[in-house]
Amino acid sequence: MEELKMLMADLKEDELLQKIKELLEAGEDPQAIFDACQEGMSVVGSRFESGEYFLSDLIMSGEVFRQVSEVITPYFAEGEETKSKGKVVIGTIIGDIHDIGKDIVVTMLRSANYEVIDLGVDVPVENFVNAVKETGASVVGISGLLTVAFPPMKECVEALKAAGLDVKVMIGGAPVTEDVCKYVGADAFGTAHDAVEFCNNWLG
Ligand code: B12
Repeated sequence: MEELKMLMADLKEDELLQKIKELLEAGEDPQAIFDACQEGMSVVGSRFESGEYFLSDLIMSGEVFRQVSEVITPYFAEGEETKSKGKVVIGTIIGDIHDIGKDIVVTMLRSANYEVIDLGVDVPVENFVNAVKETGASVVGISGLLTVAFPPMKECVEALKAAGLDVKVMIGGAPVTEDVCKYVGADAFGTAHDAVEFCNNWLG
């Protein structure tokens, strides 16, 4: 797993994907493989912040991770029940285009048999409200990695309430803390793994 983490961190796309396929075919736990690649992404973030990696490397990391998710996801679903456990509307809030973390949340939720309506990035508040109205989703997930994303996240929670929609709201993104969660008025915040736990608690 350490080797996988470093292949991800070093952006060695071909070697990484080959290694993952071999491990999956050999029956290795897909969750352990996923976790190792996520740790590799943290190393990518640290290298960017220290100036070792550039924006182009970050973009590349996103593309590599997307392929990793595509390869692993079918193995998550294998042998498990396929009935939907509930609907979740998710998106990255307006003004913010970071979607690597949000996409991980989407993958994890879909693997856990939730039906996810992914609104994409830079999503206006009213689109969240309309999507809940149209789909009858019970949970809304809002992702935001920029500090300027916090006020629109708060507006989104207020708009959902003002529309009389009975939904639970979870938020996430690297800079989201308990204080941010309180400010935004969300029900919970956390990681992609937490997102599944929250939905299991709320909808289970
Ligand atoms: C990769 C990256 C980019 C990529 C994004 C590619 C993509 N497709 O997403 C690119 C190069 C495009 C980019 C652009 C910019 N970025 Co940027 N970026 C990052 C970086 C290095 C990593 C983010 C990442 O993907 N991490 C890995 C994922 C897996 O982690 P994550 O997103 O936190 O997600 C996890 C959890 O938080 C959670 N989660 C995420 N969403 C949700 C949602 C819910 C509901 C739940 C429950 C959980 C959850 O689940 C995930 C797994 O557990 C961060 C640094 C950092 N420390 O985060 C900066 C960072 C976020 N970026 C930053 C900046 C400034 C920018 C730019 C403004 C740069 C510029 N000069 O143009 C632009 C912004 C453009 C815009 N309008 O959005 C700053 C933000 C600073 C701030 N205080 O606002 C950061 C913190 C870097 C820094 N230290 O300066 N960026």
